[in-house]
Amino acid sequence: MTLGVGVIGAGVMGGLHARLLSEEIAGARLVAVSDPDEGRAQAASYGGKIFQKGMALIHCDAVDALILASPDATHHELVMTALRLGKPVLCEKPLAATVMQCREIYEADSGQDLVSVGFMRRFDPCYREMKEALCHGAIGTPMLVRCAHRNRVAPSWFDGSMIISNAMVHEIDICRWLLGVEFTYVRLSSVGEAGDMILAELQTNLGIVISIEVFMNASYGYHVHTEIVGRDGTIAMAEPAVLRLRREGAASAAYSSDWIRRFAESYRAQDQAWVRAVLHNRRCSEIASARDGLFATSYALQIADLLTVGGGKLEIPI
Ligand code: ISE
Repeated sequence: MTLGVGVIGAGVMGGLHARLLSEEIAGARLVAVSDPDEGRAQAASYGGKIFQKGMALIHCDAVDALILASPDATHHELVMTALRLGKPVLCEKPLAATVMQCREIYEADSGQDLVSVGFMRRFDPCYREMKEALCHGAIGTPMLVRCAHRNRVAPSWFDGSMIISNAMVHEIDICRWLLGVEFTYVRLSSVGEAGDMILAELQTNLGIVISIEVFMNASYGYHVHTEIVGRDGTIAMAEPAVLRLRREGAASAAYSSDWIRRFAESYRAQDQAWVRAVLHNRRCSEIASARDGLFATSYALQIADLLTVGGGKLEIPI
């Protein structure tokens, strides 16, 4: 059997998932794409049906399961509808725009396990090796994590708090996944006047301290770097260069220009794992769940609220 998948939203992320489903993912067929912009939907459809509205796509009989890549504010209603129809859904982050909406999805999904959230870094080979090394005790007890998250240039649709809810949220999720921590306190500094760099120092329930830098206009390239310092050693990502140039007596390495290139393998592996799990009637435990989506949104929105006062206590959502 192949899984008929519909993609809602044909922007950058929806376009990527649509291409993966039609060209690279085994066991799946892209059967439909929806977008209010017909041209965009057409370009991402690869011969599948086209809908203007996500709601119509969800109800289409050929759609067994969904990937949701529409604007954040639409997620709640679409995921709740998919749940009512019993259709599995892989939702791009955030799970929903507010904590209340995330909680409602989490509660509706308990027992059904139909909802997954696309925190794709969990499938990055480098993060997976890190997690494995930690599990084998390679560096002893982890004490400190340093995360740097730099974009070449902030997307045009970025507004103030999105630096936390849209970018820092990845560090929040990956640290929970790597270390099993929950966050209890944050100290925040906004660096420079443009509001495009934020430093966060987070305390956790396991005593591990996590320092996160997010810089939205780093200009030299897209660069994500994580280092974990343990009692007996450290693990750090090697430079994720995609091209090495030797020229005029010097060597240089090129950075990816954006996250689509840097995490290309993660998106492919995530979508493949999701399709495989849905075909076997189960949820893939490696993919973020509705609960993870609730936790990530809750921490991100709490941190964003604390920005003007420089930090404060964080509530663990459940
Ligand atoms: C973007 O929305 C993403 O999800 C990327 O993974 C992240 O690195 C980037 O900072 C966000 O703007």
